[in-house]
Amino acid sequence: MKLLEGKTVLITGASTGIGRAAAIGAAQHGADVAINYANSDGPAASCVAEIEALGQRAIAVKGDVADPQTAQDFVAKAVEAFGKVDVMVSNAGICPFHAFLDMPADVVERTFKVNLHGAYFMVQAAAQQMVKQGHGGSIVAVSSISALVGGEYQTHYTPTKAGVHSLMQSTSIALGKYGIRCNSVLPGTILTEINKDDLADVEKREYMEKRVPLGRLGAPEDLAGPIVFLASDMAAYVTGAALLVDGGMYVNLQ
Ligand code: NAD
Ligand code: RM4
Repeated sequence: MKLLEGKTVLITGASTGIGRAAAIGAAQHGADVAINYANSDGPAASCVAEIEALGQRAIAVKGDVADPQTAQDFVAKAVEAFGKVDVMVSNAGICPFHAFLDMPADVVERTFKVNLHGAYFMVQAAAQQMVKQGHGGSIVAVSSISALVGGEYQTHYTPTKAGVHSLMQSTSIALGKYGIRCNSVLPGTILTEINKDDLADVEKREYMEKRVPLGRLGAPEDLAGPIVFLASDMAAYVTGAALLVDGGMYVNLQ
């Protein structure tokens, strides 16, 4: 059964990792997909080609999510190409691992701007379009297990992920009257570019693997199903919710 037939899905930061897996997953479920990406044209073009090979339409729009204008442009380009916006997946994010005591101010500011401001303006732009269309919609934000627990080298990052989770709670209230649902997924540790260097430390990687009851770290594809589900009408009565997708890592005390 295809869950997103006839829908237009927008995904930020979708040339790699979780965003890309969600874009492919949405296309496999019958959606046309617009992806936003930061700078590398090659991976964005190959994501578009993969979606087209599935028989769906796709566009790639370059832009830095930290700039509010990027959100307006992304939504406008998607509407120009596909006529509407049904789903926004706010996924783009960075995590430049760094110790707390000597954390440079510009790293903090950039992380806040990309992860939190970026999500805010993307969600707002999508919601403005959905309200104009008048037939509801679904917003899925990629938060993190890090919204709930801390990280020694992530003091600038975890507050943004808690912020994204909170943003979905507040927007679910603000947008419920328009039939727009807002939820977040909270991935555990998923092997992608964002943590490639951090997990190159074999000891750390093995420690992280041991913390997962399902016995492995996640793959980007592990997020595709949960994101497609929340985007779809199968989740018609789900809003303001947060779905952990972490192999059980969060609940594993001992
Ligand atoms: P990734 O590095 O493959 O993906 C992040 C994407 O965001 C990249 O394509 C990157 O180019 C893009 N991006 C970065 N800055 C941008 C900007 N300013 N404008 C537009 N795009 C930008 O890593 P990922 O793990 O797939 O990360 C996706 C999301 O998942 C992030 O929000 C991250 O916080 C979240 N997350 C990841 C994990 C994990 O373990 N990998 C766990 C929890 C949450
Ligand atoms: C996640 C979580 C993972 C980390 C990534 C970068 O939220 O903390 O363990 O690898 O972020």
